[in-house]
Amino acid sequence: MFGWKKQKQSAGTRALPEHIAIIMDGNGRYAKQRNRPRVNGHYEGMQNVKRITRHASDIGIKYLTLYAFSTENWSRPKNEVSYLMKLPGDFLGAFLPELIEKNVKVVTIGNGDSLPGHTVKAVAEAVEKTRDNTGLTLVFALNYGGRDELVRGIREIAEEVSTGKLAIEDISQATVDRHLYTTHMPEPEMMIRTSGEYRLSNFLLWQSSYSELFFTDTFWPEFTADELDEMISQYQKRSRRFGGLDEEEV
Ligand code: V07
Repeated sequence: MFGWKKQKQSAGTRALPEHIAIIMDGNGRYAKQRNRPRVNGHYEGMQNVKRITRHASDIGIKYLTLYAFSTENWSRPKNEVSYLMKLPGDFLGAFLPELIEKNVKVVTIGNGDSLPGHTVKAVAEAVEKTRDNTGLTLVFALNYGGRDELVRGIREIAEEVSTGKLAIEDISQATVDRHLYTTHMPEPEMMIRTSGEYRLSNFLLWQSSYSELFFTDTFWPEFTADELDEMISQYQKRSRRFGGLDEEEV
């Protein structure tokens, strides 16, 4: 189980990624295929978040960012949205003790303002109770949109300029980074999307500029730790390019 940690990095392969981001797609299709209500797919998806979180923690991943609810998801049917908003509380009610025991730190990114009070409360308790943990950081993107994140950051930067705190010439990529939800986090080396769609769908737009992209036809509720391990192996074998020379040529 701890094979990744022991593995010595050999020539031509990369280390374990520090940060993996996942678009957990295919929950509705999973349910439909089984003639079950869509919300059952979300429930099974939530169960899989537990399994994949356990595994990521066990193999020594430092950040796991999961797209739980996008700024676009409000357009879903009302009953589906209210079910989704109960999942953070259900998940944490059952899983928070284990997260604490495993030294996992829970954080969220996104706009918390428009979430229901009960959702905010459940999440705030988990964030508070795990704030000093030093293992895996489990990042839930809740009411998150990459464009929304950039607009908010741009407004904050404009405010600093208009109050004379910041000169226009001093705006750099680092300035933008400091005004994103993910400031202080490394960028995801791997971005995974399940269920056969090949889009970023407004997830971590700025942060995924150099991410290696991975796609699978597997529906999220059926995505296994073994499939994740296989993608990590592929990642470690892909040659690293940053628009310039291969890493090994530098
Ligand atoms: C949600 C389950 C996973 C598949 C994708 C959509 C449905 C876990 C959470 C969660 C969020 C915050 C938190 C703890 C758990 C969650 C929503 C949807 C809205 F602090 N799964 N999950 N939140 N799904």
